[in-house]
This record gives sequence, structure tokens and C-alpha cells, in this order.
Amino acid sequence: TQDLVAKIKHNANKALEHGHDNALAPPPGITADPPSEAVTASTLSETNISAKTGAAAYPGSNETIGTLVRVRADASAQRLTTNHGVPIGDNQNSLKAGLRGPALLEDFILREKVTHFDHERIPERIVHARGSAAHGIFTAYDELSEFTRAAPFTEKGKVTPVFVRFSTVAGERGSVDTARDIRGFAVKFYTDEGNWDLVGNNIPVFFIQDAMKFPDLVHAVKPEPHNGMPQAGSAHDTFWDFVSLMPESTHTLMWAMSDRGIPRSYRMMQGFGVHTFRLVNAQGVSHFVKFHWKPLLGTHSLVWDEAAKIQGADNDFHRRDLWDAIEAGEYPEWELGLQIFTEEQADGFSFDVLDSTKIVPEELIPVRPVGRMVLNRNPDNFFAETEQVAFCTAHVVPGIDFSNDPLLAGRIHSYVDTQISRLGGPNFHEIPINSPIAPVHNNQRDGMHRQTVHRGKVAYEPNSLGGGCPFQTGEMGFVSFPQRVSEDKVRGKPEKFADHYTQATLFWESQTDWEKDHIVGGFRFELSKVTVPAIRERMLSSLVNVSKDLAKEVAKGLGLSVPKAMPKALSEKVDPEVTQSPALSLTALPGTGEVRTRKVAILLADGIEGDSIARLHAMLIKVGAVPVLIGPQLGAVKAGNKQALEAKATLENSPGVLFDALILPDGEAGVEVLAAQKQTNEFIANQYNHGKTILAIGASSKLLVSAGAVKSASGTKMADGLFMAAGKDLEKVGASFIDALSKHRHPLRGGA
Ligand code: HDE
Repeated sequence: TQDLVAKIKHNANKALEHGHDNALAPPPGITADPPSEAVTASTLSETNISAKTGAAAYPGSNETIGTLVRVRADASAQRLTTNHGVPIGDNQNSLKAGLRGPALLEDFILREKVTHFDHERIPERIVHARGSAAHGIFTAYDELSEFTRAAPFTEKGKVTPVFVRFSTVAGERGSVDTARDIRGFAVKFYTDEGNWDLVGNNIPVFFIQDAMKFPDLVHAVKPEPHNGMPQAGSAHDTFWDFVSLMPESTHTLMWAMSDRGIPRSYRMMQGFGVHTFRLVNAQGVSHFVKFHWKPLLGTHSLVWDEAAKIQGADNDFHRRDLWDAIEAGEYPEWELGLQIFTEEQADGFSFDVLDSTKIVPEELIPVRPVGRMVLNRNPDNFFAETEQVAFCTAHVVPGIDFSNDPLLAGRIHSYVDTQISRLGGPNFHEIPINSPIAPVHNNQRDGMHRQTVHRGKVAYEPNSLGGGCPFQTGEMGFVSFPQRVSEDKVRGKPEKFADHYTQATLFWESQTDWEKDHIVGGFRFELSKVTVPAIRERMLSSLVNVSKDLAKEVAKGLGLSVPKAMPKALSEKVDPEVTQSPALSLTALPGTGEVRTRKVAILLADGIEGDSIARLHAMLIKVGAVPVLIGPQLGAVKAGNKQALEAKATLENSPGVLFDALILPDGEAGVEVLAAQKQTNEFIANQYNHGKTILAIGASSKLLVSAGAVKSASGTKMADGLFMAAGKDLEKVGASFIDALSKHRHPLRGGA
């Protein structure tokens, strides 16, 4: 067969389609093998062999490329053709009967081009339409055979390729990145026992308990149907009408109104599987499990004023951030942690683990780290990969199984179903980004756009003509966990599902004061946009059950007095295991404390003192931060130092909200120029009010005064994260600046 593969490897013409020979090779100096020729030449489902798992990827790439290589195209040095390979002589003019005559129906080149164009959009996702994705690898810390036989965990150090898509929920495909919303965190593991999709969110709980309510929830949060407003936002009547009538959503509302709803970056969010799943080991023993992704960069957020302003400054803020980091070789990384517990333990909890509006507090079941995920390659093509990737909760592998969470049950159906209309038919598994690296063999046939060329006449089972193949694997394959069931068929909910407030209160009580302020701010903003007073009041009466303080503060912003508490569905008092969980505060999630990839704005103008800027610039580069030189205009500035400083961005095109920190230069003349720019004050004031780290060297301290950040240029009492320095102690102040930058934000200052 090797000979045969070599012979049929390429139709000579087809080979050209796949680009230059070296398009398939790893970058120079990298020793890892590129995908084998057998893989390149194979049909999609027959020889996408699992040899591609288990090996480390070379930097900037990873082994999933194997399934994609077949379809990668590179047009450089190629001739222009129709879709059927016919060379095109003229791509500028349609075919006409005479230069001023009518266009001809015969013009198959024009018609093919326009027809294809007419059909190049597909339906966007019903929810999570706006997203960004990247390739990467997951590496297991250890084998986990005690709990599961799932392929990624069978060996210490085992590498499994992944493709991960992050998203907002409510907005349409072209909507803003920094809306207040839940974020999707969907991971496709290409395991050697088939694809496993862990389709999670950045918040560990959900608005509803039963899939039956999902279409209602989504209809309520999406733009209102009569006028199509608002885009990518929950601050409107229908959303709050619905959730105020659904007290089970209160816990998730607390998270969504907190800073978790406005992450700084996809790279700085946690991910959660949300539902309770099962791990099943080779002996068939099952444990319950909750999945947690924890970013090494820490979990960090924006503040609302900043998020709203970023929407104007850069619609693609999160997409760009993820893309740029990966292009720069700053691969984002998460640790996967598991909360593993038995059914007996679950039975003893004060809440029901089948209820997706509840967490399992880490005080009860600690999170056990089991592996790490690194995203190390951007997609080649947004549509082919990020848009066409189809995540489905039904995609589990042997060793992973479902619990009876009724929300999960609906999802197992919904995702496969929606792909059929979104991607145009039942063969979406053959789209390269979705195709497993494990071989696919079954008797399913045909359908729209079938690509696999099945050989032989047998497409049924049992058969003798095909030697009984493909054969069942019995115990070796996926076996559903045989949970005993013996109850009446009913529509209803278990008792503990009726407790809608205990964990909302737990979340509130676990926040620091500034986090509580932000939650109040979130509720105030959203509810003040609601036009129907009765909805505001109803929501407030629900919040009284979470915390009287919360309700009181929100009421103030709405000009209301605190109403009576909404009657609870569960009358008896719940006795929770914990009333505070420090792990629920963002302050518990600083990450490694590095400042890598943090963007630091440095303002420049002719006449600044360049040497101190050059020294700070070098210090920032050394620790992996990203200094960005910003001037009144692009290009070199006169700064008195040997090495020219060059502004790469302008005050006009890059407002302060796009940066994590700010450095203002010394030099009277330059500071005067900056002071005269109309954007400077706002740049600094936003940085100050949003709690960013700021360093003003020498003369520029007066810019801080005019922006309202300090009272006097000689002031000694400085707010958190605010530094003024003379040129001489620069190294020391630079180090303090970097340390302050690693705190992400100084929330006790200004409006932050
Ligand atoms: Fe989804 N969800 N969902 N969801 N969801 C979709 O599938 C659905 C839920 C999540 O990047 C859709 O391919 C139902 C919880 C993510 O492509 C759809 C219910 C969680 C993504 C769908 C839920 C999620 C989706 C739309 C309640 C967190 C984006 C397009 C029963 C654990 C995946 C699509 C990507 C997407 C249905 C609730 C996460 C319609 C019916 C809970 C991250 O099938």
C-alpha cells in the first residue's frame, strides 16, 4: 500500500492546488516531523491516523494541522482558474456582444464568480455568533486511570490537539467584543478515540435549569424582535422581564453583572464545563466531575466605562488581543482542574449537582489540576475554521459521560441539530476543522456534500460480504454508564432546584467591597435602561432575597425605595455548607503575576527627554510587556537621544482605554506639545479613572494635574498605582511601575 499511496499521492494538477512543496514543512530550524505523506494524500475519514496525537507540536504549529493540510491552499505563483480548474484569461471584463453590447448568458466565468459570491454567507450561530478561535495542545500532567479512561488522560505527558473558540452570547456575528455578556469557552479535543467537545462558559453557572426554557431565555436577551435593538446587550426590557420572572436566574445574574461579564481578554478568563459530568474508568466505575479552566495570566476584567469606550475605539478588542498574542509567540495557557466527587457525596450536599444554577464550592471539593492547554497557532482562515467549527455537547469519548442535568440533556440534542441547518447538512463532520483525527468508519452514507468515497458494496450491518466490518467494539468502545432508573415519567423538578438564592448570596458575600460596588453598578446600568417600572421593581424585590444591602444600593440608582422581598419558591431555610468562598472573588485569581503582553502606552512629542523613555522601554521589553509609542502624529520624534524614537500610533487613533498602563515623558518642551493636544487630558483621565498604572517622569507630572489625577505636581501622597519620578531614580521607579502593572488594576482609585 505504501507504493500505491506514493503513486496516487497527487494528481499532478491537484498538487499545485496545495501550494509550494515547502508550504507543508515546519518553519526552518524546527525538527518535528511535518504530517506524513500518507495523511496528506488520504481521504478524510479513512487515514486520518492517530499518529498525530502523542507528539509535541513544533512552536507555532501543532498536530491538528494533519487533517487540515489536505485542504490548505496557497495561490502564490499560481494561475487564476475557475472552480473547475479552467485557466481564466480576463478577470476584469464580462463577455459582451460588442463593446457596448449586452452581456451574454454564455459567460460561465462571470456567472460562476457571481453565483458563488451570492451564496458565500451561511447562517450565523443562533447564540455565540461572535467569536474567535485558535489551535493548540492539551498536555496531561498525569495518567488518571483511577477515574477515567478518556484518551487525553491515559498517560502522563500525553499531548492532545485542541481547537478552542471563545465567544460572546447575545450579539450578532459582527457585534462588539466588550459587551457585558457571558463568554463561551468551547474546546474541541481531537483525541485518538474521537472528538471530545467541552463546550463551556467563563461563568460556572447558567440562567436556567431546564433546556425547556432555553429558547425563551434567548428570545428575551436577543435584540427585541420588533425593532432589532439593542445589539449585544442585556440592558433592555425583554431580558429583565424574563429573568425577573425566573428567580432561578438570579445566581447567574450576579456573575454576569459582576466584572466577570466584561473580561479584559479571552486569555484572561476562566472556563467552566458548568454541568456535572461523569468520569468513568476502565472498570466502569463512575465519579461526578466539574471542569475548570484557569488562565495562567490570571482572571482579569475591564470596568464598565472602559468596556463601553473600547467598543468605539476597537470593535475587535478581544479578537485582536488573542490574535496578536499568538502571532507574537505569547501563547496563552490554561490549567485544567477537576472537582471529582462521588454520587454519595453529592447526595449529601445542600444543593443538587444536577442543577446548573449551582456551583460546588471549592471548600467542599477542591479543584485538582490535571493538565495544561496552550494555544499556539492562529487559524489560516476565519471562515473555514472559526466559523465552520461545530461544537456539540454530544461529542464525548469513552471515559466521559453525562449526568442527568436536564439542561445538559437538551444540549445533547441542540448542538448537532443546529449544525445541520447552519452548515447545510448531516456531513458537517467532514468539514476539515470538524473531522476527527481518529479514523471514521460506519455505514452512514450520502447526504449533501459527502466527501468520503466509500468503497465496496456493503453499507449495512450485520453483513458477511464485508467480513462483518466495520465491527462493534463492545466494552472497548463507548458504553453509556448504566445508571439505575426506576421512577414515574413526570414533568417537574427535584426539590432542591427550588432554592434560587442561597448561592447568589454566597457569591455576593464572597466579593470584596469594590467588586460589590461593580455588581451594584452593573445592575443599576442595566435596570435603568429598562423602560417599564414594574420590571425594575420586580427585579429589585428578587434582589432583596440575595442581600438587603445589594437591593438598597441598586434601588438608590433607580430612584426607588427597597420593595418587599419576592416570595421564595422554597419556604424552608437552606443550611449551606459555606457562606463565603474566597475562590469566588477575582482577587483569588491573580495568575502568575507576570506582566507579559500587557500594553503600556508611552506618550511622545518633539522635545521630550528621550533617554529615560528608552531606558523604561528596554525594561518593559525585558519583562515581556508591550510598550507602544504614541505621538501627536506617526513617525520619529525629536527627543535628544541617539536612537530615534518613533511613534507607531497616534493620540487620534489609539485612545487610552486600549492600554493597560501609561508612561508620560520628561522634557518641558515635549510636555507642552502634549498638553496642547486635545486628546491628552482624556487619555490620562481615562487611564486614571479606570485604575490603570501610571508613571509620570519629571515635567509631565503637570499633565497629571490637568487631567485631575493629582492635586499638585509636587504632591507626595500618591494614589495606588500612580508614580511620579525624577529622571535619576528611574530604575527603581520602573521596577515599582512593573510591579504595580502586575496587579492589573488599582480598583480603590478614581472611578475604577
Ligand atoms: Fe449553548 N448553544 N445552549 N450553552 N453554547 C450553542 O450551538 C444550547 C449552554 C455554548 O463556539 C448553539 O453551534 C441549549 C450552556 C457555547 O461554536 C446551540 C442550551 C453553556 C456555544 C446552543 C445551551 C453553553 C454555544 C448555537 C440549554 C455553557 C458556542 C450554535 C439547554 C456550559 C460554541 C451552536 C461555539 C452554542 C444550544 C446552554 C455554551 C443553539 C439548547 C449551559 C460556548 O446549539
